Amino acid sequence: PVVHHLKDYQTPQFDIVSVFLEFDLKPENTNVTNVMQVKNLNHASLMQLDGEDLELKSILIDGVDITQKCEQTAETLQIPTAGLDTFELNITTSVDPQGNTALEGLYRTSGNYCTQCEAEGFRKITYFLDRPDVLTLFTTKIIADKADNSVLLSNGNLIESGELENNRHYAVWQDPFKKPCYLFALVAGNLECVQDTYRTLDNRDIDLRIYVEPKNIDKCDHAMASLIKSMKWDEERFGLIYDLDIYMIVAVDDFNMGAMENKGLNVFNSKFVLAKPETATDVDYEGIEAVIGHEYFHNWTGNRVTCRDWFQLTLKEGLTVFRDQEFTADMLSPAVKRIEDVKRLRSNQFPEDAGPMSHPIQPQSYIEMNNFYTMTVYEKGAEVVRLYHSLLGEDGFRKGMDLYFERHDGQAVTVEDFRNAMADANNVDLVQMHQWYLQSGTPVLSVKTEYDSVTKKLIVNCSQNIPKLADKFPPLLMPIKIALYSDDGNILPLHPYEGDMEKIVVKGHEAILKLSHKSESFVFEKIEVEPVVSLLRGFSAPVILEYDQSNEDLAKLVTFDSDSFVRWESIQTLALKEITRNIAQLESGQALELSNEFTTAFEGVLKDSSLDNALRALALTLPEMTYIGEQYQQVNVDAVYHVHRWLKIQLATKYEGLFLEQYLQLNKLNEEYHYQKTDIANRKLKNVCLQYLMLLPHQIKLGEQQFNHSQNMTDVLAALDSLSHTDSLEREACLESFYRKWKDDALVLDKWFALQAASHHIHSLAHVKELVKHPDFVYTNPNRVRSVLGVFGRLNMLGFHQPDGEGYHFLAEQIMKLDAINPQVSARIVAPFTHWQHFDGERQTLMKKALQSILDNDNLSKDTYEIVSKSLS
Ligand code: HT7
Ligand code: ZN
Repeated sequence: PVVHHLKDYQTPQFDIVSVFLEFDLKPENTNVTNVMQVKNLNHASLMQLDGEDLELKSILIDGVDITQKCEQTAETLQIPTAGLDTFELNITTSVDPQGNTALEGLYRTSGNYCTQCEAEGFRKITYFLDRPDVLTLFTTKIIADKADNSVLLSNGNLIESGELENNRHYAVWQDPFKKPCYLFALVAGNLECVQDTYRTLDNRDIDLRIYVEPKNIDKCDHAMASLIKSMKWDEERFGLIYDLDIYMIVAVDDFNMGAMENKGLNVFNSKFVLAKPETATDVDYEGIEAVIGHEYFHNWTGNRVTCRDWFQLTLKEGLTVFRDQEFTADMLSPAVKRIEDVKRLRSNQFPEDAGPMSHPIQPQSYIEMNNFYTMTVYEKGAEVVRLYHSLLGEDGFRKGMDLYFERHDGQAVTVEDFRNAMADANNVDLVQMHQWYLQSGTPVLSVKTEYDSVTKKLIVNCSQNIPKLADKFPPLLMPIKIALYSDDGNILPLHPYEGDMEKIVVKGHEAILKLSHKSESFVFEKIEVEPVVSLLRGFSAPVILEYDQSNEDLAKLVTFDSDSFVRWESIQTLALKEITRNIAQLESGQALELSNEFTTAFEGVLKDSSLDNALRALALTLPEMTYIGEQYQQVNVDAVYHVHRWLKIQLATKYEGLFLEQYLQLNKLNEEYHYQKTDIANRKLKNVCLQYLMLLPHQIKLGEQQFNHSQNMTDVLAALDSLSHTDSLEREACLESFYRKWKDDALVLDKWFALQAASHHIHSLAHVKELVKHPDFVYTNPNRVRSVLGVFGRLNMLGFHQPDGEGYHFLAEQIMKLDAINPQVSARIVAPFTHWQHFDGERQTLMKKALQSILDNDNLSKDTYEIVSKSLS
């Protein structure tokens, strides 16, 4: 397969000034007529267009048929253009939407037509310069049967519609903004919409519409409310106002990712639109708000200013994730949001960055671009944007954003352009920041503090390192937030040593240490007593922090740190120490034991009713097994699972009374479901208590009761989740009743599949094998596939890693089956295999064998090939 390199980038030879597309929609052969007004910028003699899986009908230049003079390969079309400076190119092709199970290009979902063009799907619709730096004015005419397609949508504004012969009709849409073809969209089908209006800051009324299948019309309120909140937030926080007169969202069931920000016509996975309390959990509600926000924010960061090439993906995605994180933080709780984001980063991005697929946020090469929509490009990319925010402050960051739009509106640009805007707007040099874009691997930040009780000085010695590179890397610029406390919890005033003033920025009682060398010291003066150090506050840089802090200091920070992240981190560190110490005990054949240091801190949080319940819930939740595994070069799966479970049971037993008291108190509270901060926090804490209690066999009834009596999906699912890990009659009865109730609601049924795929039940692998034979399991629906195969590989520690390799064998077979249907999804399901080096000896062999069996497949897609071959090399 062809490898694409950033270093090979060349500017386009042609400009497609405008395009008129006409779609004559038919399920198995849709004719696409594509009329482009082209400028030959460099007097090139050949124009090479991208195109895949297209049936070519004809090619005309300025009205003359030149079909015979053009050359066609599987992925290109070459057109002679010698002597032509501007010309009209008219290409007619035909595609098969019904047979398109890869869900890229034009395809059918639940009988409706829909498109997905990012990254390189437009070339599956028509021949084009399918690259993000070719910006074009689009006009789209859609013709279709009226009976099956009451709604005909595309980007921009509707400029014409009418009736045609044979019960067909048409609509013409025109987008006044130039855009790259990856932002093109078309939707047609029998859909209904909910409508609202948003009045912008500059007093224009925007028509807001959410299109769904008629049966889902009662599940759109939260999505609409989220859209309105997003529009308002972007005006207030960034001064960014919506630009078209209409904003449409369409929810579809078959979708490869979460959603797509096509100009004026977002297409969404229905999972991120549809919600009502009986069917959606708090996590679903939060996901909808975040994804609606994310796609809306792309209108400026992605659409108005787009990427020059796909190596710049983090320019739009890292920045837009940062923006959606800030939005959610403002809508709910900044502290909770930050902790949840750090958890996600550590559990998913850190492992990616430690494995064979590790890449910088700006990858330097790819085989299949779809494989680079990764946690690294998105989430680590957002952390890098956050670094600018921390270094420049809110005002400085806003100045940088304003300059970025002033300079680049309507352009396709690079990550350097973003950095230059940030630097120039603030008159600072940020060149060193570029290293974050080039460097893969999670940096390790080692800190040692020395207090001198005579001079009253505290020296903070910092050094940075990327283990796999030893010393061979240019240092990164890292803002390290710090505060100092007295023993009894008073925050101390900070006086940096005069020679360090440039690199220590003090704001109130917090300082930012600007680490820019491999090793550097920062000195604070006039510290009267040895302080308790609160370090890396707010997780101010995406690093692994090595700081040997005593258990006493950690316990103090748990009780008094004003930074919620450090407070949470401190109890997590205590828990992690507890778990790793006991894993060592288990491995050396010694008895496991619970330490007072940890339980005292744990009990403190459990009893501390002054603390926000959502933060309590987070603090009482043990580190995830994947994160525990990350602490080891080679992880002993069985020991991690065993000790993790053992610790939970110990805590449940020791604090049964407290858990029950807290549970019963919270269970009385929220009768009616509201998606609001305190209610969410209460449900969260209540269900954490339930999780512990359900580890005690005599409390299983409590879960059954909650399952049977709750009216909202958050509580029903929490109960069923805990039940699913038990070996009980209650488990079977509740799973059965849930299925009967929800078998016709695809999104709810996905939850039923996912719970069983993640279950720690002793026969879970056998259950999962049954699940793929279930009549409701379909390989063509990505959500269903992810619910079973994705969840199994990622979360079912015991089943997937079964010592005889049967879990690996099963998943490898499933991947090969799926690859022929939907390569994009199949390539993602492979991910858990790629970490094979991280497991013990025999498992490594078995995982590699499974990977090899996939690679031996003759017809493997380039998507799956890239991941499998890179992880074996
Ligand atoms: N910009 C989008 C990325 C994307 C995508 C979305 C749906 C289906 C396939 C896709 N490939 C790439 C989503 C986003 O980040 O907003
Ligand atoms: Zn995005």
